[in-house]
Amino acid sequence: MQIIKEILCLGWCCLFIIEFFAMVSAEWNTNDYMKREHSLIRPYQGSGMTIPYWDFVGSTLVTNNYVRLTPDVQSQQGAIWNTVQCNARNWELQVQFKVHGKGTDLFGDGFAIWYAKDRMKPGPVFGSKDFFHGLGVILDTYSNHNGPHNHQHPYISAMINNGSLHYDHDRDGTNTQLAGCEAKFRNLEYDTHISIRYESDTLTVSTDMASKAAWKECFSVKEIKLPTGYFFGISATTGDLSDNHEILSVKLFELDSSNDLKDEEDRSKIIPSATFFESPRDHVDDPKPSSLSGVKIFLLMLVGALAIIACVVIGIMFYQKHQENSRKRFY
Ligand SMILES: *[C@@H]1O[C@H](CO)[C@@H](O)[C@H](O)[C@H]1NC(C)=O
Ligand SMILES: [Ca+2]
Repeated sequence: MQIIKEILCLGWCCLFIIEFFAMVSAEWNTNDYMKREHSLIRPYQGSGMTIPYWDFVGSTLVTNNYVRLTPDVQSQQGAIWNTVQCNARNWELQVQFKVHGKGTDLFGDGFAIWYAKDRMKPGPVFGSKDFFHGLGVILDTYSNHNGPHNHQHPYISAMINNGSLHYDHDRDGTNTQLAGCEAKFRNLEYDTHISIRYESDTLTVSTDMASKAAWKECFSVKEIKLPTGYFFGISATTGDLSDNHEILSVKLFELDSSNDLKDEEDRSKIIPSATFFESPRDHVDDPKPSSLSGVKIFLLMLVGALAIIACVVIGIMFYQKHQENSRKRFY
């Protein structure tokens, strides 16, 4: 009888935990809405050759179905840049893209998604300027071999820069990256998406590469400071190696920030910074559930701690009972 009660209690605890997690994750994307002025959706063209809210530069070609930043041809550079500064404090940028080409073993170089101060500045970092101010999320398809890292390519990483850091291609940027993950996004039959979420100073990058309409976390880093008023952009480059780098859509969601107490603060003067950097030599994936606000994290930790205590107590009780039983049996 006692054991049945304990099992019921354990089951109830687990159900409660599962339900709580489901409740929290179901809040994802509620009250968020798409900002047309930061989004790029079909049909792209406005009147004539212009795209509303976007400028393009270099090899970029706009068709009815995609915006091709580079063709599968050597030594190309192209970019698109949003014309409107982003004044949202919390946001999520979702980009649907396609990287494909004839190369099976050799292809490159990749593309980068920017939230940066300067726009329309071609340069050596995947088609955009080095020593940038802001955030770069880099989808690097080519491993520059001399790197001290031990990951495979294609590889997604993020870099925060206040204008002082150089992106080092020879090390595939591992010396300046916040975090990263491997992601096989090239030459796929189905749609590939990346989500960059910046909420309550936490940067979370997720991917949907399996066409499951579900995000898989690539990494999440806390204590990232980014100002408001920067521009979104996407740039790509080819060198000796090449690929088609195509953007199918860009959707920017302003996130509901009612949980943020510091909402009133002026964020336009913030200097981009990050507290935690990855050590360049040890690549360790350490994903944390951090699309959650502080209160939610606290509640989760509280419930988790209580559940662990309950489980430990029940476990000890089971163990003691088992010990008693075995003693009874053998002596
Ligand atoms: C810019 O970043 C570098 C490297 O992270 C740091 O050493 C420097 O103090 C920063 N400068 C400012 C003005 O924040
Ligand atoms: Ca590279």
